[in-house]
Amino acid sequence: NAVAPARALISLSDKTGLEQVARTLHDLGVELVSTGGTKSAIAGFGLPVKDVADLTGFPEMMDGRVKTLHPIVHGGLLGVRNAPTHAAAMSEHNIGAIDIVWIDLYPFEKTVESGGGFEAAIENIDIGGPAMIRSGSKNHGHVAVAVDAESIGMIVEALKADGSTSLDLRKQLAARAFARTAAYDAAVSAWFAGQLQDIAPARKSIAGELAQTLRYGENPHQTGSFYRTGEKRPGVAYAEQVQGKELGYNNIADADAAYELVAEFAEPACVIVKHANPCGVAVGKDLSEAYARALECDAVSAFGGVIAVNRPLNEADAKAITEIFTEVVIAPGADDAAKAVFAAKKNLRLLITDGLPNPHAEGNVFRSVAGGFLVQSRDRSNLKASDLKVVTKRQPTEKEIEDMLFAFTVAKHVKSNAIVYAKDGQTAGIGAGQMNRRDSARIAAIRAKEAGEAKGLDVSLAEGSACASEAFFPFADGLLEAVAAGATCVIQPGGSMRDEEVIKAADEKGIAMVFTGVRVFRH
Ligand code: 93A
Repeated sequence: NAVAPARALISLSDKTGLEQVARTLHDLGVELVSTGGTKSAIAGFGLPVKDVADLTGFPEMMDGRVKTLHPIVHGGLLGVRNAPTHAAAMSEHNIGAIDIVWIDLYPFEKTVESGGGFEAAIENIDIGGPAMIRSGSKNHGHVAVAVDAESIGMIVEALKADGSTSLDLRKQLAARAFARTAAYDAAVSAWFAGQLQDIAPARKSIAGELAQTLRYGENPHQTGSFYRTGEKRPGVAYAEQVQGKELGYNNIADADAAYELVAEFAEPACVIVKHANPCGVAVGKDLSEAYARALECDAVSAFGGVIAVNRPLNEADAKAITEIFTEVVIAPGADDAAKAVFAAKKNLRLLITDGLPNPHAEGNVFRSVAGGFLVQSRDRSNLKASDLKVVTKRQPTEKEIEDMLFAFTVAKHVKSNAIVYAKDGQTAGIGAGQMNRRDSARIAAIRAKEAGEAKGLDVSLAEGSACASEAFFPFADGLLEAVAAGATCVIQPGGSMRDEEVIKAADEKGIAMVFTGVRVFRH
């Protein structure tokens, strides 16, 4: 199975390390064949080298797009030397065996990273290189393939030691080579998908690169890993972990949920997430105040939660946040004093991102089903006061409109069925993930009542609040629960068969209700 190589084909965009390898191969009696630029470089070292063009009888053409895509090259790589029909074809068509290839591929990834632009990226998609790498790797029974300095180093070492490459080595090299072409194509595919705008997600191809192998999945008996899509956007996937234990599967999911919601607000804001749902959301004059108000909504659930803010953190914020046990903090920045405060909490993971998520950016969200996955565009809905249609006799006040918009924005990020009571830029009670809307309304009412008690009020925190429902009320019962909880106005999409019944109930209770016309389910 040992192959003593007679001929090597070298084709490199990056010529680093070329001279030494070419010289060694030449000294070991290996004939060198190369593409244009690489050939000139090798000739420049004073070594004999054959041009692929002389071998194929075809010049490089079309700006180099076609240089090695020829049966003389691929026959030399793919021909099984000891198969009689292959050997016959090789001799009939004058195809010489190629025993080693060293190819690095056009620098597609670098071109994209350095913001090279669409045309440059396209020109840097290597076609001939991967084809040769794959041909040689498929035929690893006879060909040794190098895709980087380390692999050509392994080949040179083997030749120096034994004058040949072993089957074992060639297999290892083939595995490495296929991994390289797969990663290269994944990079091309992810970039290309990102170039498409306003095209249904189903028509884009989707690929990811492994960011992290996780200690486990949602539970310790499950495996987990974390992928980046290649669309570099501010958020958890591209965050810098400043300190703390390794992130887990649930940490990442919760940090994402929290950060996507907090980025919706213009004022200093804080979101506390527990089990993928916000348990407290508030704005404030600064982050410390926003945090304190978010915590007020449900301090019990906040224990061991994930906190997201939409401003850089300072020392006072860090001190406030570290008063209770928190798993993860994600922010667009933290000054040195804040970092020093967090440093005392060794396990707390601090994630810093380069800017905030853009709630209005295009993008896709995924979800797996047995044997497949679902893809949909992000929920980029963004309601303004002018989008609201008042359906009750009573008009909402300006303050109520503000509260309703705040509550609806939060409801968009709460698992359905979602009911959110909010007042003065602070959630008072959140009901999430129930199978009927009335139960969500009740759970939110219980939270608000207990939050009121914890604050020493003799009324629920939802007293005088706005109630948001992310989808329509199918019956009046959910709305009546909200009124009983203390809500004075309701925001919901409308569109139920029983809208009239629900509007009538609202009128009877003397509350104001608006329809958004937009549903913001989240399952
Ligand atoms: O344009 S290509 O896709 N078409 C080809 O036939 C081809 N053959 C080799 N790119 C091709 N290559 C690539 O050229 C190699 O992968 C290598 O990165 C580069 C080396 O070109 P040169 O030797 O002219 O500098």
